[in-house]
Amino acid sequence: MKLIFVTNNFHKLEEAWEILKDCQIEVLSLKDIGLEVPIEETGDTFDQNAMIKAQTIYQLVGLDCFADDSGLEVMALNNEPGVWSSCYAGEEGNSDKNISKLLRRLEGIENRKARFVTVICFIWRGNSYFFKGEVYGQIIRERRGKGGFGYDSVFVPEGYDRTFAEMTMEEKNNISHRKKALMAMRTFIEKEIGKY
Ligand code: ITT
Repeated sequence: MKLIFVTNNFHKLEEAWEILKDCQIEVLSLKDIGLEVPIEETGDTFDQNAMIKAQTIYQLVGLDCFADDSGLEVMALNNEPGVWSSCYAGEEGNSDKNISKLLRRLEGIENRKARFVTVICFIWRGNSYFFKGEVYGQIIRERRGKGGFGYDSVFVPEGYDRTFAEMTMEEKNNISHRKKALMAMRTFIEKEIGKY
């Protein structure tokens, strides 16, 4: 089964390729189908934004596809940056500035609990299905590690002492929010769609 992953974030694609490498789902990128379009994320929930991204491409090409909207929720900051994770410091996709702002906002705050969330909207034959994944952890005080992307260098998952950025992609993929959401989609496809 071929599915287009509607994302302009190459890190997300790499993670999905690794997580879904041993199953019947072949993940294609927008580049693979010759379509690279910026999509405005105008929703204010992960579900809405995931749906906007997936539906935009489904309406353009009519092919089965999925999109992932994700972000970091920090409890002491009322779940900020949340759906605004990518542009928290004002500039879309500038992770360094986003992390600096996050660490500034958390200065002097003892409660560092946070979670990463991924919501996937999967469109199959015109119908939308949603899958969610979460991973809980702590925001540390200084960046550590060079791997991953986004906020990985300041996030230590529960039960570990290394940040996501200090782990290999395989280690992060074993426990990540994205892995949980992708596996829920995979299970759904194998159970409900595999028979078609
Ligand atoms: P697409 O919309 O094109 O998929 P994007 O990077 O804009 O790519 P989102 O709108 O879902 O994706 O924004 C998610 C932001 O949340 C992302 O830019 C990171 O800053 C952060 N984020 C999401 N997943 C993450 C992860 O696994 N590790 C670290 N940061 C993550």
